[in-house]
Amino acid sequence: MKEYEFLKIDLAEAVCTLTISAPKSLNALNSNLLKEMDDFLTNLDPDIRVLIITGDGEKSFVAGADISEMQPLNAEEGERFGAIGAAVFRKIETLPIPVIAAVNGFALGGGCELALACDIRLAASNAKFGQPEVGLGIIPGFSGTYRLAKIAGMGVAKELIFSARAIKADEALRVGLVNAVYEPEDLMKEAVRLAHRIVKNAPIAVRYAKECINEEYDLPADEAIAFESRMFGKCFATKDQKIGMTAFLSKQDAHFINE
Ligand code: CO8
Repeated sequence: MKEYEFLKIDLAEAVCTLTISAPKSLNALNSNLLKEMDDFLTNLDPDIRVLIITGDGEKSFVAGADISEMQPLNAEEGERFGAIGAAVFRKIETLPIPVIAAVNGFALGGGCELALACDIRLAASNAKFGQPEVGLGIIPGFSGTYRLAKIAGMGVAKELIFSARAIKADEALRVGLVNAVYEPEDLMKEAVRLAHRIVKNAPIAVRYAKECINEEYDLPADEAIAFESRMFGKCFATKDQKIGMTAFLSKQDAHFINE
């Protein structure tokens, strides 16, 4: 497995944990760290069936983009920095496998945006979410204005972004920003447990389901429904469809082969 300066990677039983590690800045995202993430995602090991993203240490998932790196930027450089992070996060969102954010502390600014780009968010009870950018004279730049509104609704997104107010895990759960909240010591165990539940299922079907949910969201109803029908049909061209249904009919466990 490739070594990175800011990423720790652990792969076990098809579940990969990617730990973001920049301890001096509470795992803030600098451009080298984003380059490493891009490299990791671009060359994703095909054995990985679920990716879990978390932050190093007990205090922070990701405390945002690196403010010391952004402070001197001009408009053109700011746009470029924003676009780099946005492209990495879009890669996460469209990865052909599910991605779980295990949010173990501060998820602020770019950290909240990173969690929003993941498919599922699980949080530790000490997690804190927020978009503090307007307090720094900027706006969310890694697609937070888009995804926060999509996931938690426009009213919540506008309140949190305009006020720069950070919310605790219980409020994040209430507004639909996270799927579940666990005690900090249970978070990774629960993330891995969920990952294994996903891994048990037919990989191509899981991939198609993610593609459907992503693609259909922005489509008019008739196009969305037609898209799902096409993808549903494609499932019947896989060996795993026969394996899954034959196993059910013979009252046995299915052993999928990813074909
Ligand atoms: N960038 C750089 N350094 C950081 C960051 C950050 N985002 N967050 C924390 N650090 C550093 C601190 O400066 C400090 O360094 P040092 O020890 O050298 O003084 C160290 O991490 C520890 O932090 P604190 O001492 O502040 O720890 P506290 O427990 O007191 O506070 C907080 C923790 C509340 C998380 C606090 O550090 C904080 O408010 N951090 C900034 C959070 C923030 O505003 N994040 C949003 C940044 S903007 C953003 O993400 C925009 C994304 C889109 C970018 C588009 C590009 C153009």
